[in-house]
Amino acid sequence: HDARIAWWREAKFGCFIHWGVYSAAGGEWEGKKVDGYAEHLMRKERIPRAVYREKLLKTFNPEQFDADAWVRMIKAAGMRYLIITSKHHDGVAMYPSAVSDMNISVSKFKRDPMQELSAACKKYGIRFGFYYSHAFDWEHPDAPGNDWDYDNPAGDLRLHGGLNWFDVHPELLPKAVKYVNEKAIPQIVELIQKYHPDILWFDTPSKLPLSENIRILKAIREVDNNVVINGRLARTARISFGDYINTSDRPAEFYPVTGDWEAIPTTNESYGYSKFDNSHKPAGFFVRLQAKAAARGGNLLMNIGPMGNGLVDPRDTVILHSIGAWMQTNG
Ligand code: JFZ
Repeated sequence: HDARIAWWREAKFGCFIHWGVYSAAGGEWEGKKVDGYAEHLMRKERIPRAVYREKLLKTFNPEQFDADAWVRMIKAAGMRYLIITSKHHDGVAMYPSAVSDMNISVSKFKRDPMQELSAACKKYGIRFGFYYSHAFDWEHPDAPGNDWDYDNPAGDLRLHGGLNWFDVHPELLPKAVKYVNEKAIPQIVELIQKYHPDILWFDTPSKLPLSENIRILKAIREVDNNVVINGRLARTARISFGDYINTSDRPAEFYPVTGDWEAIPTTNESYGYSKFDNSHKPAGFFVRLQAKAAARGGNLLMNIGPMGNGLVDPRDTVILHSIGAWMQTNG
């Protein structure tokens, strides 16, 4: 554990990137504004899988995407690692995947942005890794979360027993196990073997029973004993099974803990790009937060939400540039 996490301890400051086919909607669906996390569009609007695939995945075309430019900007801001959504809760793989055809190769964009980013990170000496939504998956018919197309658990908390659905409805558990076996584990292994990431970042572990999360952890360690794993792969109220602990999402709730930890503030209030959310904090906020986190022995993974055309949101660019300018003078 100490050997594999050494680089992460030194990295201190990283860039979290939420980018998917939802980015093209930018928090708008059928002419109306969708509040909150823009990457949750499919769930919030209860968009059928087939419609999501036709309207958002097939039309996705981030022609202006330039991995080199993204990584240069991130490096200039003093960031030393980059974590990007390889698959968020919508279940869409942002790389050509042999496991599921709900992936970027069926879109208009015939490139592999994960490969391009991985190469750019290598070129500029930035550590690289993936966010992968292992528990929530709204396109797979057996995964937790989509209760608008399928009779699935853990979507609307009022249905199926909510958070502890697997205890309340054990008869639904084989469905989740099937999803883990046919999609989550094979895609995580595929990501490791194709891109050799330095770090894997998982989320929302409570949507699966602890036993499934641990089975995923075991599958990862069987193919890669060096990849760093965050604290949201598997956890209970008292135990975190990853290499370090994640604090909650909001800087207001950002708290120092003992051991290795990481906070994940967003530049505004949504992780994915939202054209309506103008609540961006000034660069100074992040410079102070970074100093505070470092003083308390933690890392700061600052999130940006690039747009559907492949460009970084200009409101995020300003923040990154100002942080970089401050670092140049004072860092
Ligand atoms: C999750 C995702 O649902 C969200 O879209 C984003 O990817 C974020 C980084 O993680 O949302 C969460 C997860 C955990 C907490 C809050 C929101 N939490 O522990 O407070």
